[in-house]
Amino acid sequence: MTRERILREQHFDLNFIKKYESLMAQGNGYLGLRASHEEAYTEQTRGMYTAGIYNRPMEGESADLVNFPDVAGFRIKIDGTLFSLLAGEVRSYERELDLSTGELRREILWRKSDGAEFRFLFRRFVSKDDLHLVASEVRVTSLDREARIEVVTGIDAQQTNHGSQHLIEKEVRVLDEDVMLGTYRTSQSGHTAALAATVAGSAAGKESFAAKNRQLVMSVKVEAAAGEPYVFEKKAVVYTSLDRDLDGRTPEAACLDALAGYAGKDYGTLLRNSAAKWTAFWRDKEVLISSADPFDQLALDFALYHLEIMTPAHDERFGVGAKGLTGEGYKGHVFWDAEMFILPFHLLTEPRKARQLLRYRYLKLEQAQEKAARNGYEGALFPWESALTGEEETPEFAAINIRTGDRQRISSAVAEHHIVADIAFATVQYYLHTGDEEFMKTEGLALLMETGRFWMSRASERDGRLVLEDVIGPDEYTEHVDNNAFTNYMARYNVEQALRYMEQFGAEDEAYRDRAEAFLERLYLPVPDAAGLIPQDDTFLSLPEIDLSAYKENQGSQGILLDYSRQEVNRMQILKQADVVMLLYLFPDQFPLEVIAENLAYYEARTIHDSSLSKAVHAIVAARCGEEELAYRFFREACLIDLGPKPDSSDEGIHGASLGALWLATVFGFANVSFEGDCIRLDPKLPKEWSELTFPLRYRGRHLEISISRSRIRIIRHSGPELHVKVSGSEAEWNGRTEISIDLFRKKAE
Ligand code: IFM
Repeated sequence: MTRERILREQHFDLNFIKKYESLMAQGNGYLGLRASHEEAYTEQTRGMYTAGIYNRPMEGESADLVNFPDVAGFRIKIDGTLFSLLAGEVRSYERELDLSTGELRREILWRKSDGAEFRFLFRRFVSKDDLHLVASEVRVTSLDREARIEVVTGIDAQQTNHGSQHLIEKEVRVLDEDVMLGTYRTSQSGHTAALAATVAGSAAGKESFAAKNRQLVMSVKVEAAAGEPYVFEKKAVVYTSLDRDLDGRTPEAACLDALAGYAGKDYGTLLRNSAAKWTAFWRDKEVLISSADPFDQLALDFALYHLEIMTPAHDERFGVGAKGLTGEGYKGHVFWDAEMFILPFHLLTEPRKARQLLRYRYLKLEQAQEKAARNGYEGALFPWESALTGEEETPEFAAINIRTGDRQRISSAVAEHHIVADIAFATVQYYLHTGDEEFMKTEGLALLMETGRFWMSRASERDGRLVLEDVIGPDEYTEHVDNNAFTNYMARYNVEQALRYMEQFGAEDEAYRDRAEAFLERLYLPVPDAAGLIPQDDTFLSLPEIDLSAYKENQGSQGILLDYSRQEVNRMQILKQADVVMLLYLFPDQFPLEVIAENLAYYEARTIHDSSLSKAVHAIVAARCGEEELAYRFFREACLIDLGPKPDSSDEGIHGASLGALWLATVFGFANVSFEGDCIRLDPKLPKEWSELTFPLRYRGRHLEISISRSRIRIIRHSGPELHVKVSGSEAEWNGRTEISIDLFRKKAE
């Protein structure tokens, strides 16, 4: 029997409407559809996006992930009265996103102002079987009398990105009194988007079509008998000129072919095909937690669901945006979130997808080289925010100060350079976990060498050492600092690994090698001081401190910036997010455990966690330090970033990196897995609330399933060769078996 994986919304509440639109969004990596209600509410932000389709609203502005015409809206009138939850009486309401099948369902019992009662059942899904398909079903039952039901739906191109209209309407047509077809072109990037839809009802009704004000709609009117459900089914498809499965057709022709192919297939059949793909996903990737609080399991299910729908696994030209395809936050741009927080889940569950995400960067290497050259550097300087073209997409300015009228410049594009080394780090991890030589000796090595070249040109001389001046580390509350520890260690790793793989794959470049060796020898690395503290940068530890407790209580809100200017924050010991702690997470073997614990305590006390990338990373490091209680608290707080009670936490989309980090915290924190060549090490630190944790891992051709309880670790090797297993320091032998069980008290394999 399959386990229930359901995210529920029990009440209709306008205050939460945007949040749930994001949380309950559906998708398949090709397109993402926000969970807007079928009927209109001004507080909603309807949204449908396809990976890779961006457009600049104006010359010099950064590209927006284009909000597509809406196909999910239905206007329903009953005896001339518009159905809305703001009118009449809502007798019952429940909405659920079934994470097992990807279906969104909403059931409502509604009393019209004249006392007549109606039951509504809305269902829809974005197919995982056919990436282009969105299917919906609306079921209306008049419970106590005859009623005239009118349903209007179609393709609504009135959507904008916060007011910016990116799509030029090229053509709208109704074909064979059945198919609505709209063709649009993005105004600057020149992509074509075609959408087609058909609507069928369970009973014959009066149908008509209309096209006006960028809306192409069909209206169906039926006379409904009491107690009899009337069902309207809609199939909508989307193709764009970027699609690789056009097979020489125009996007319009591909839409029509797709709809023709669905003739005779009803909502249920199409849903079953899609749900079967979800079943395979959960079978291969599920993480099972036996926790005192079932919320932990829901949070992990939610994270995995979104990690899946945010990833454009069909096409390596597209990356994963910080909000996936669930909203317009950060304009759909790709950050280091992709390599450092999201990629590891794919790497250890379906490595092909990790390779695709790296290919996204590789395909944009030339633009990164151009950015480096423009800024006076060598090698590749990847953009802090990236979209389709690989150009720098970070907006120049952040919000305006409404008192002074000043616009706050965003410095990330000019100084948050650690992204270069983050991409290199992910490249090496990919190779270490897969042994994919074909990738590494070509694209991987090019990435490593060009990113390494950047660091060598980025360093400057000071007192006989090489230093990295004027950078922003992961912590964006300390801008323009010298020798950010995270950046320096990552830069060193980058150059070291470039050299290592040049040697391994026989890439001869003597000049590069000599320069790299000198760089590694002379680069300054901040080391723990007498108190064991690794200085976050050259000045951080000497800056003044303030009491942060009020801001920490309201973390995520960036409330500190209401009381202090950015420049003031910059000159105090205040962190937005994990910085040295991120370094400790990535390089646990480079520092003694006491140093890690000391730095975790010091920096956490000064971290507001205003970034969603912070909490789960703290959970990992705390767990490894044996502070399970603290780790669990961080983990839970990270779960609440999207799933917590704040009504507007996720209005502009889910927090992709934080969701990836929940998986990281589970596997690299609580299970405390690490790898060393052909050896897997486990030193579990389960929180006391968890009695068991089970998850799959792919590692160098092996498919493993790992179960950890308080007393025992069991590893099943579903496929692939044996590997060494070390549990809390002691080795366990497979002796030809496909399963081993280790007693955690006796530290002995059985
Ligand atoms: O990449 C992050 C950054 O670290 C903090 N601000 C938000 C970005 C996107 O999630």
